[in-house]
Amino acid sequence: KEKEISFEERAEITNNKMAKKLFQIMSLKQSNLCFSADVESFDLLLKLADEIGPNICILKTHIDILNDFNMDKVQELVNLSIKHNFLIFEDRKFADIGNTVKSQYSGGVYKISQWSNFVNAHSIAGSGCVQGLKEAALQYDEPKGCLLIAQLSCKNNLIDKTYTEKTVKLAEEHSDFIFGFICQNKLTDNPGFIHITPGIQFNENNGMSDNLGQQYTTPEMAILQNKCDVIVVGRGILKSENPAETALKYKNTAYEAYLKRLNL
Ligand code: S5P
Repeated sequence: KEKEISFEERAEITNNKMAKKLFQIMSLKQSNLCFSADVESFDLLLKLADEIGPNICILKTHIDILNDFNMDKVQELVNLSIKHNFLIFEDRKFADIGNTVKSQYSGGVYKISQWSNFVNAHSIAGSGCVQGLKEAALQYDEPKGCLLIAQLSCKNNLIDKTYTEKTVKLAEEHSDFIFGFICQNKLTDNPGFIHITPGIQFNENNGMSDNLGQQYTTPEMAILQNKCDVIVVGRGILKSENPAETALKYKNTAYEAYLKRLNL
């Protein structure tokens, strides 16, 4: 049986600067929790980021659902990410030709490349899409990165096994920029690639219902059984009575599951 490698060791092994930075934060803060800050008020997002920030390694945004977006508030979010030492992941899911995603990433209203540490992309458009994002990222001194969406959590999605396998291959070909996957289970033994998993709630059946096809699994299932590295939690935290307290519970549960996996 293959030995499990710690986040700390993986930070050492990988040549990808973004992965290195993330693994370092995860082992320092003892957190493999990504908070999905899916709210429509930027002020609320900032309040939550300040409260939950100490317990997360990543804060995930959907910048285009905010009603009160402006660049000053983005700067406040960046300041909070420095204060609490978390990374900002804009869940933009790029999926176009290279030339277009390059502009979508760096231009427009949101100027995503300026403030996000990393983004994600569908692999459907192939290497040109990855290349376009990579080119836009090159203008920065600090590391930028991208995850490929290899699997989806939602019911009846069109991704099959072959698509997932080809996605892993695409990631391997661009491992200077692509440092992992949005997925539901571990896809590769390459320790540099991180597996980030949404569709998580404590009680996957009795939790908040989602009538739009979202499917949930528990933190333990995701980390122990499916061998993912990071859990992504949105409504499990947001809809709870005390989001900060609940986030701490998710953090502890996910990290304990990881420690258990290391010692198995
Ligand atoms: O397969 C996926 C990929 C993503 S990035 N399934 C997902 O749910 N997501 C995102 O994770 C989704 O866009 C949302 O922001 C978050 C899950 O939110 P929750 O409220 O269901 O935890």
